[in-house]
Amino acid sequence: MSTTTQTTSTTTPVQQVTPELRRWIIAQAEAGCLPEDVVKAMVASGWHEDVALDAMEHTLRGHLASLREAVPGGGSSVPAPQIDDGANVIVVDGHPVKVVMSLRLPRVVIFADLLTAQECDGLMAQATPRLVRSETVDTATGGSEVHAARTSDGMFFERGETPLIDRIERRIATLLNWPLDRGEGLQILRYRPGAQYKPHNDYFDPEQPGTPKIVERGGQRVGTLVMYLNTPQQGGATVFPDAGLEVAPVRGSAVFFSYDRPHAITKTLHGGAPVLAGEKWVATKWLRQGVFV
Ligand code: PD2
Ligand code: ZN
Repeated sequence: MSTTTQTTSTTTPVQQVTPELRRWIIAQAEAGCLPEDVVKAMVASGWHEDVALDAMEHTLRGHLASLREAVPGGGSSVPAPQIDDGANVIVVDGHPVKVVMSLRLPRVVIFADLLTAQECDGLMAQATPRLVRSETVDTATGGSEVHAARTSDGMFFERGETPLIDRIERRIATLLNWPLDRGEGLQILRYRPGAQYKPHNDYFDPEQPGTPKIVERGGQRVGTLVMYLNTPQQGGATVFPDAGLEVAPVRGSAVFFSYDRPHAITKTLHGGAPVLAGEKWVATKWLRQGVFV
């Protein structure tokens, strides 16, 4: 085990608790080591005792919370389209949405014709002047940061910001049986050739120190709807590596997935494969457990 030491000034050393250290602490606990022996080992390899104790406490607390979340039946209720009756088309306020495919684990449903061509064009036009290099929520701090894992340009609309957005958000709320006010504002992403979104989970990692602050606003994310605003010439599928599933981006269609707990057992790890030719545009709606204000 090594310590990572950063010097913020000439005299004050700051020891950072890295993911590697957290994994090591969990491995020691799972191997049956006593907490005091783990702290002693950390101190022997250069950690300050108070940092070691803090790291132990936070890491094990987070780990226990994540184990509790992994217990079957312990999950939250999630957004869900009503398709258990075998519906192939769901008509929402007169707008017919086709159900193309559904999978139980991960819970994934693919829709066609969720958006009209005019709605796709309208979203792209309204977003274009505000696109900037994408940021992702940084669960280490609770803030947002430019992330190399995502090489797209993006922007967020406020919920209900324009009549077009309001209409689409109401359609989504009805389709997924999830209240409008439990949705984040719509995010628009534009990927140019070569751009991708590396595999990630959309829920906030409970073991990250910034997560409690993020979930103060609306609780955890429990579902995602990625809507395709154009059809890239080549590439750009939304991929679910744990399910061997690749969803081709086709204008107006969408992929929905839900996760009833922030845990890998939901198998909702997913990414945006590199765009090989042309551009890819998506609109993402993330759904929260509670009211997102
Ligand atoms: O654009 C995509 O296919 C994609 C892939 C993974 C979008 C997101 N995640 C997202 O917006 O969370
Ligand atoms: Zn995602």
